[in-house]
Amino acid sequence: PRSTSTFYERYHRLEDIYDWLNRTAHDNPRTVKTILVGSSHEKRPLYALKLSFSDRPNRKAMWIDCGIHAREWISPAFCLWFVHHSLSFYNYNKEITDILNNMDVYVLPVMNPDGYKYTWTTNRMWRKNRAPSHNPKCVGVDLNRNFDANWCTEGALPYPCSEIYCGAFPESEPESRAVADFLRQHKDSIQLYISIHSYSQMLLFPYSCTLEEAGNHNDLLEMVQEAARKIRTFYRSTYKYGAGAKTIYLAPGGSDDWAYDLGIKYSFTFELQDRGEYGFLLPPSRIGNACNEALTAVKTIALKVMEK
Ligand code: ING
Ligand code: ZN
Repeated sequence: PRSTSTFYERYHRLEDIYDWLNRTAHDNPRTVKTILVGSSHEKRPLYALKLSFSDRPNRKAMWIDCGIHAREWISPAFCLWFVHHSLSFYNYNKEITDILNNMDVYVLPVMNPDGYKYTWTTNRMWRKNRAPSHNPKCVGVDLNRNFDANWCTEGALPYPCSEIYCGAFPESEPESRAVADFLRQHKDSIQLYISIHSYSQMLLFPYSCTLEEAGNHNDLLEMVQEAARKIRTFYRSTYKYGAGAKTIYLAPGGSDDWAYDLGIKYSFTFELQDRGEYGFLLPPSRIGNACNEALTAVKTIALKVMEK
């Protein structure tokens, strides 16, 4: 067994992720651009990378965001892993080459930088952002309850002290508003939306905010079923799959449901490793495996979207 781990097999503090973003754009000027999508409550920048292996304008695109929830450290680790895989294996791995030849990819590695920072300095189990409320004792909005999809109905709470606080109104938070604004501005090109969370090993799609079925439920189900099958074959890990409300729990205000209703008909939330042994504290030795599983799912689904 290898005794040393690479940069991508470790967790990184926020400053190191910002350095990585700069370095990655600087080292790949033809293919990588940084996009300032917005800024957080504490005024940290929300940077996305745009991976584009073609000069043609108006290409189809996919969006991946990571780190909506601060304590889910495997999520930002996956976004870095994905970008590294794309840049390293373009022209060497057939699947990633086909995908990048057909679409641009936007990757937002840390959607909740204030919360992420806080998990490194103060409270490893923090979930929400760091916006103060009218109650000085209770901080933070759950960004995955703050989108305008059956906002603040059953599965979210209107109390700032709750871990699933929906905020004062839909898109009240700068982090969720920034992502929503970006998706609204690019909705004609973005065909596929993926949000990365942990843990529980699930591949979810709309709806989470209602028990109703999405219009293309069977299409979405086929995609995650095939992705889960590949993960089982290659990595011997089991992923559950299905509509969020019936597979995990009712949860209004989530980003994938909102993106779906905006018109991005291939919209997913992945819950990466593990199934509860370590939970949010997934050891660094498991990063490679967890990210390769998620990468398999992203590739399988992106290739299927390209056939549509
Ligand atoms: N799970 C998600 C959460 O925000 C989810 C589940 C998926 C909710 C899609 C809404 C939409 O609760 C975790 N682990 O955060
Ligand atoms: Zn989460």
